[in-house]
Amino acid sequence: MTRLALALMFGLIAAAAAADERTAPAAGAEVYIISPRDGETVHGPVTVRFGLKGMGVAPAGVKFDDTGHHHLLVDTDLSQLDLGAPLPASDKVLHFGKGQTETILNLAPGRHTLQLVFADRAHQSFDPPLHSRKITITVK
Ligand SMILES: [Cu+2]
Repeated sequence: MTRLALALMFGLIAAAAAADERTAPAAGAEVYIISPRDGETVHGPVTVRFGLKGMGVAPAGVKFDDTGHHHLLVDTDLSQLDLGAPLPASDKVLHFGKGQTETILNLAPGRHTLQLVFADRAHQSFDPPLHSRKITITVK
């Protein structure tokens, strides 16, 4: 195969991946924070447990119907994110692409908000987005 043909082939694969449409979450699916509870005062480090009903957790990159992975927004509002694009990764937008269902956060003392967003294998939010309620906790 020529170099040009290879380049074209990889170009097409990249275009196909980029053109992935956002999909709908499974009907009735829910994502929620099991703990801590909204309004709770906790001592750090804070263990956050992720809850999910009606869909399954799979590692990022794995194509399997009605699955995705958790993302935790720390002190970040969903409205600040462009849900038309893959979710960015930062210390405010944490990805759990190995399929983790809990994490331990080292948060500074004070009030913090936490919210889960469940997204597909390509880190794209479902459409409509599947997210938990945003909770507020106080870290001592
Ligand atoms: Cu992700």
